[in-house]
Amino acid sequence: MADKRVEQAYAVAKEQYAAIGVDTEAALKKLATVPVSMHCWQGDDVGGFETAGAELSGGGIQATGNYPGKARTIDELQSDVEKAMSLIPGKHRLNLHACYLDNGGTFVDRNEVRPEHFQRWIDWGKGKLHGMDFNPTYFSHPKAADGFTLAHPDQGIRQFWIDHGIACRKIGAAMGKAFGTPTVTNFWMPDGYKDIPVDRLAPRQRLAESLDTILAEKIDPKIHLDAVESKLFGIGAESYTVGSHEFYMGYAVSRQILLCLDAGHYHPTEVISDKISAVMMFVPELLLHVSRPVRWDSDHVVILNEELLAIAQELVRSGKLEKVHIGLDFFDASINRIAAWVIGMRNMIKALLYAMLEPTEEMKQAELAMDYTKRLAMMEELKTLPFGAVWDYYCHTQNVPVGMAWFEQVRQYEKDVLSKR
Ligand code: RNT
Ligand code: ZN
Repeated sequence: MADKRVEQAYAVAKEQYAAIGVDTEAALKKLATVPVSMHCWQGDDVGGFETAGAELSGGGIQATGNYPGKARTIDELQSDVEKAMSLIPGKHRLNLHACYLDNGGTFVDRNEVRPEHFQRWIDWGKGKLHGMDFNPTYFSHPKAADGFTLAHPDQGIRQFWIDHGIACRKIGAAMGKAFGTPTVTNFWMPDGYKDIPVDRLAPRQRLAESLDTILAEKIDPKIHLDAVESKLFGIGAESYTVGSHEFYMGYAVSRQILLCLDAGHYHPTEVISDKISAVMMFVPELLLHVSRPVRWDSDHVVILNEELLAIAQELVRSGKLEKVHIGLDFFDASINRIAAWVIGMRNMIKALLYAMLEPTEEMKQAELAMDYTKRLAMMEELKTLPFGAVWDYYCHTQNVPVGMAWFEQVRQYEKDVLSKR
């Protein structure tokens, strides 16, 4: 019965969109081909599995909250990811951090991580996932405790982290090879000063040099891509961040690698939706860390707000969807962690669908003709078209729960699994 209602509502919506020249069927077909990279670290508050009961520490990032049931082992995290993925329409990617390795119970330091430490993840993900993405972990480690890694003044510490970077690219390449889609390995380092530095240049020179050493080996872009992620500040690094936006913009452009735009890494009124087109002119591809900053880089769960829609609209309207790797980056430990994933992922996909359901060509024509009245009128009328009916139908055809039905499943899982942890 409920299915029938979803189908009937869709039939009406389809006609309404057709009347303004939008093909909903084509949009849904396209939407099903867009993978979103789901970040593993929402599942355990960025803890990882290096040591038993590992907690996130350092790096100036922070998960807050004490909601029960976080994943404590690889098995638990995999089971949670599977649960979340079963409630999200489409086939997606998983984004892992080096600290989520499988070391078989014996400590393996960061400079010694190898593809075999991720074989269990790869074997598990095959068939289930569209692919995997990867990140070296430059925090939560004694050698990162000074607040410096690749830009550390000590050559020995720098070398340790260079070795980590080199090792991680090999892991990324192994993942990309296994899945047949390129793994994006994203470099984010917390390096920076709490207080005003004297020398702002030297750390940046050291960071560029370290990165050049890490990236020296060419890897086939069909299996592996490199990205660098800038940041404005972090807790304990308020005055100066070595890898600022300008630094990485210049670095990515000059090395022709991917730039990662994290929605929380700019001044509060800056938005990444406006940066996408500018940056895409000069770098081959982009990585997004879709997040939600609330007053600061707070990494709240992504909601369907104006900026999320604007990001999706940029990707669709610019025709650059194929060149932009969409990843999520948030960690909320105050709510059910699986629900956090599902809400964020569903919202990202919803935003893409919303963007695909507009008569972009006609709007561009109005803009070119300087008919800004029509442009504004169309944008506003689009907002009340029956987008929700198309979204429900998409979930229905992708065999995932429609509406709040996913939530019932999360509650059940909480009762059966999470509450017993
Ligand atoms: C930190 C960056 C970075 C991390 C993850 C865990 O500010 O956003 O991307 O959130 O690598
Ligand atoms: Zn990020």
